Amino acid sequence: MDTQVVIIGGGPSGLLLSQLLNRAGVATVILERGTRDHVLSRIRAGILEWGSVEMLREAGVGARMDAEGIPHDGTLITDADMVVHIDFKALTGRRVMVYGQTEVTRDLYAAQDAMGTTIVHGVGDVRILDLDGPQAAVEYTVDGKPHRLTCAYVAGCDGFHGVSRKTIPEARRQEFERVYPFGWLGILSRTPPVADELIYANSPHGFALASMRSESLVRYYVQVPLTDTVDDWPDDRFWAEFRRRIPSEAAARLVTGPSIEKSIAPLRSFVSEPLRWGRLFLVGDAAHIVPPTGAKGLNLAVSDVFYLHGALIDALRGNTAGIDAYSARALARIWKAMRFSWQMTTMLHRFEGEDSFAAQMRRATLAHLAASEAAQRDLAENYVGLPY
Ligand code: RFL
Ligand code: PHB
Repeated sequence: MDTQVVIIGGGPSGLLLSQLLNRAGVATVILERGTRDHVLSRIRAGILEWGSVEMLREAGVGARMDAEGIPHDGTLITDADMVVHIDFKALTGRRVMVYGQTEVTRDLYAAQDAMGTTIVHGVGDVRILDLDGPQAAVEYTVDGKPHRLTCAYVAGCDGFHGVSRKTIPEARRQEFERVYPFGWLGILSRTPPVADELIYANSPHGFALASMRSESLVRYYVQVPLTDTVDDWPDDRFWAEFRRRIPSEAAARLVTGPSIEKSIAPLRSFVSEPLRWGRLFLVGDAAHIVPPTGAKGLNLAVSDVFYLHGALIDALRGNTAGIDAYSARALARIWKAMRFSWQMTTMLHRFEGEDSFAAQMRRATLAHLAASEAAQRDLAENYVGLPY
């Protein structure tokens, strides 16, 4: 065999899995379609559950996160000028960490370089073969030249648009999907955050989220129709719209500035079952997508890696109980995060064309949240992350 585990995709799932396997003495090769600069230029997740924080520490990549990340003990959920403070610390004893996916990925690349792991960039035409034989094979091209690797296991960490999931015969896959009729327009701006905590704002004009990356860098979002493009949203329009969606007290403190990144992401819930096909295992966005409202996407990728890395280490030592259980174990947690992300999305967004009953249900859900400590604890428990 050329290596023990071939990992398709050098995003956070693939890098973290490789890092944990390498630390346990398992050899890996990572095949990534894009350049490293491309992977590091994607602005995505910003919130780590505490379980994710601990996993990154265990992988030996926690130092910069612990120095530069910002622990958050709560968040704000607002409906027009009504503000509900969800106190994670008081309600659950746990907290989350503000530390961007870009930084997590950068730390993982540095750690993998230090380990001497082979990371092949610019791969094309990836084909995953022999999954039911004594060893698997992966064929791919680089600069048009064909390559082939044999291995014991393949980890499909290649995101929603990757090839791994599609390697499982369609007749043996079950897919579950909900596409939402809106997207999020996000900007990054070198300005101070409008509040110490994140603000998830429902408003008559649609949803807005005030997030951050540091004391001087913000990540703000507004709900937009799927037909909009970034060209429809010059900075002035973004700031005016964002300002009118957040509570007036926060709007009065808002500092605006030029955007340094702007992009639109569609919202989708998606799960493909099973996560295992012979010697292939799906991890992260390759198997499931959540709308960003619950901040669960990256965190689910980390919990998949938690289940899979131990299972693969055991399997390579001859005990296959863990890999046999991987799909069911990971899916049990995935479905709970699916439910939470869908519920947060439904509670906080106006759906175009919704009827008056749906609008009243959203208002009643927010009013209940404001009044009930039990409802707040339920939200907090899910937001900080359910146990592994
Ligand atoms: P990724 O990050 O998509 O990485 C997959 C990698 O595979 C490569 N690839 C291939 N490589 C080889 N061969 C092929 N055929 C390939 N096809 C693809 C790709 O180039 C890429 O490098 O998946 P991964 O590693 O599973 O990580 C998942 C996370 O990126 C994702 O769940 C989060 O970003 C979701 N997400 C959030 N998650 C959170 O936990 N908290 C958040 O606050 C949060 N906010 C967000 C988000 C996602 C967003 N967008 C843009 C979708 C906010 C946004 C706006
Ligand atoms: C982000 O900072 O990008 C972010 C934070 C929380 C979310 C989604 C995105 O729920």
